[in-house]
Amino acid sequence: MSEYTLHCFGESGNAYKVALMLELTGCDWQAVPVDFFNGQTRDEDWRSQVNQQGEVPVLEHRGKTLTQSALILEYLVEQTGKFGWQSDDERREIWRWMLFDNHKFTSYYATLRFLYGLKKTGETEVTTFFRDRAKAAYRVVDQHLSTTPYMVGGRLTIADLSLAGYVYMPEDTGMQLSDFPHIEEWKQRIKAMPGFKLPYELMPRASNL
Ligand SMILES: N[C@@H](CCC(=O)N[C@@H](CS)C(=O)NCC(=O)O)C(=O)O
Repeated sequence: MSEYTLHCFGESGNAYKVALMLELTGCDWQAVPVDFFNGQTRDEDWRSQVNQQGEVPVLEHRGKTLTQSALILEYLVEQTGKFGWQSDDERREIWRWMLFDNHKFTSYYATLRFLYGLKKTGETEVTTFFRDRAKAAYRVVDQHLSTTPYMVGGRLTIADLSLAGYVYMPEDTGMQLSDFPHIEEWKQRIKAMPGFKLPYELMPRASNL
């Protein structure tokens, strides 16, 4: 039995944020596959036993059950002492970017990628809307990364790992990441970290789409 248990599936970038943190910090962890595409996260039993919010990632550790990737990342900083803050100001700055990530950077892009990249809806008013919103969020992060190698403090922190959830996903979203050169360079920097793995190397895929 591993020390950490992560309920996840390969296509989930939100779960990847946590899986990558566990891997880069050398934690002893195992994945519990969630059958997302057959509705497991909507199952009442799963919700009452695993997460009432009906989402992955869910991390189990020493009798605690944690959900919400940003909060889990913060917990893992406390546990491992890695990729965290060096002052209260930095901690707030990390949270500022993780909240922006959850609300906009991940959220719009992940919805676009689910529709266009996984369900293959083709171009619709909805995908156009989400792509425009995702591009606006990517422009904000790209601009910030033109001034610094990592989001906070000039070194890799959980703010980067949160924002990195979906940027390595291979599916076509109709968005050219080459339009965001600073994000592209930042991706390469993170990829060069010892222990880095891509999402589908870290977590079992659930898709039957
Ligand atoms: N803010 C949450 C978002 C989690 C989330 O949206 N997870 C998706 C998978 S990537 C999910 O489990 N969705 C379940 C559903 O829509 O039924 C986090 O960062 O953990």
